Amino acid sequence: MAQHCKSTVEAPSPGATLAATPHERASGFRASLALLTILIAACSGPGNGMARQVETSDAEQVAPPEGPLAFRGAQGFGAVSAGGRGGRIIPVTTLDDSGPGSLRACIEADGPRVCVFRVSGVIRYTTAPPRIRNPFITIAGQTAPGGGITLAHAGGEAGATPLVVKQSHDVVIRHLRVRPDRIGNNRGGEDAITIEQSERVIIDHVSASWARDELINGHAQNDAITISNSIFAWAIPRHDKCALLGSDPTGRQTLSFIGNLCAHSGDRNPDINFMPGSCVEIFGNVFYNARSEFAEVWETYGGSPVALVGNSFIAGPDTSSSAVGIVRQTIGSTGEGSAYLRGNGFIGSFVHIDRSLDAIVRPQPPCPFSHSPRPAAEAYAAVLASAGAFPRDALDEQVVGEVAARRGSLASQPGTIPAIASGTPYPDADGDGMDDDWERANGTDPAMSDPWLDADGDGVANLEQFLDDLSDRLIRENGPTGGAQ
Ligand SMILES: [Ca+2]
Ligand SMILES: [Ca+2]
Ligand SMILES: [Ca+2]
Ligand SMILES: [Ca+2]
Repeated sequence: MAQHCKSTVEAPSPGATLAATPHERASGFRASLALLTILIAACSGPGNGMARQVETSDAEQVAPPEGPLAFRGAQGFGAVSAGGRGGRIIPVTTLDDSGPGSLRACIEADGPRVCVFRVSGVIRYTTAPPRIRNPFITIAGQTAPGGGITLAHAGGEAGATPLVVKQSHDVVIRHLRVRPDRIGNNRGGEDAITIEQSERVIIDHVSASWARDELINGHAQNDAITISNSIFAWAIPRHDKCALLGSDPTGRQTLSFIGNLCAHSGDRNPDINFMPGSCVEIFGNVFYNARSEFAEVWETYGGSPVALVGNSFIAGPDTSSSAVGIVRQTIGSTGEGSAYLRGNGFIGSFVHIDRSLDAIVRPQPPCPFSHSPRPAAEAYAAVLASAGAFPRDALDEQVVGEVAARRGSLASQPGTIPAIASGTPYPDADGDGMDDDWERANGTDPAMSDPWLDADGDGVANLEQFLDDLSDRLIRENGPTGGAQ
């Protein structure tokens, strides 16, 4: 029999979280946080779906990947991706599809490289979008002036997934938006973001919408993948899917899905289909307004091992009362999966943990974690405050407000890409990717290209410190409490 936690569905003071000022929005977040905490407590007794979660973290071990972090705060199995470390600094100076100074030119260049942006706006590919194949690349969207960068395509024949990492490794992508607002001819396979046959990839603080397949799809044999702090919203029906984390794997994979928001997509929130021996961690995410399925644990490739910890599964206006929060999918099963569940929160009237999970819930995780997961309430607050590409555009502001207010709805068709503020790029006379004013304040040389030196001797290269500072500042100054400080 389906098990519900019935104490739910009242929204926290609707409207408060859509209020105009950052301060009021922050109050809304706190109200939602308080409600979430109450509901986790209310739902944790026996006789409902929460009973099958383990109650302590005693069985959990943590074994972080070894090596220097891709950036400050990088987490998950992809955290030590080298990206473009030590490489060329390539400025993106035009929004054009191709040619000198285009993003495509940086993506298609050889060797370690860091793409920094001297322009803001929409890069709309008018020919087939580039594939990130050459390894060792960092795409530093946080360097863009004004409102940042959004990727799209022109529809028609050229209309295909705008952001693809394919047969590559050591790729770091931060603070980009991917919003395919036009219909491509490649409907069945048109994701917003695809990671295919690649290793050591981090997608962090990225926002995606309007895919006609998955908003993000890990395809074929990937390994050491992190997808973190990102917003995936409004895939397009009738194939509206948030995240297909593994399709057609051929071996064991490690993948971390951490601190993301999946909102307003019918199912695959997310879809977990891996081979035995894999380590898949789904930590601290917010899954909102699925229609039929939130998390799906599949067994097509021998049975997925997965740990789901500290996530929030929240009904929205489109969530069916028969929707499932965490479900085992046995269609085409070739072996039994295993699921470790701790500290997940469920809000709303739907089947929180489906009885199908009974046979595969385990008292210990399938493998050591890459890091210690946050409690659900803390993760929920962090997602609402700081997930997605910064500065947030109007769509990200909207979806975060809708999560907090338990409002909003699935899409029926792509929308309009919000206006992106122009801006003045920071001064960089020596062309090393670092703001010369930041250089003066941080002991690096504004008259010499010195991105890979380490002026303060802390083991982190100058440029990486600059990029980290830029990301932190963007989030701090443009977050829900930023303007109120
Ligand atoms: Ca796909
Ligand atoms: Ca400089
Ligand atoms: Ca310099
Ligand atoms: Ca340093």
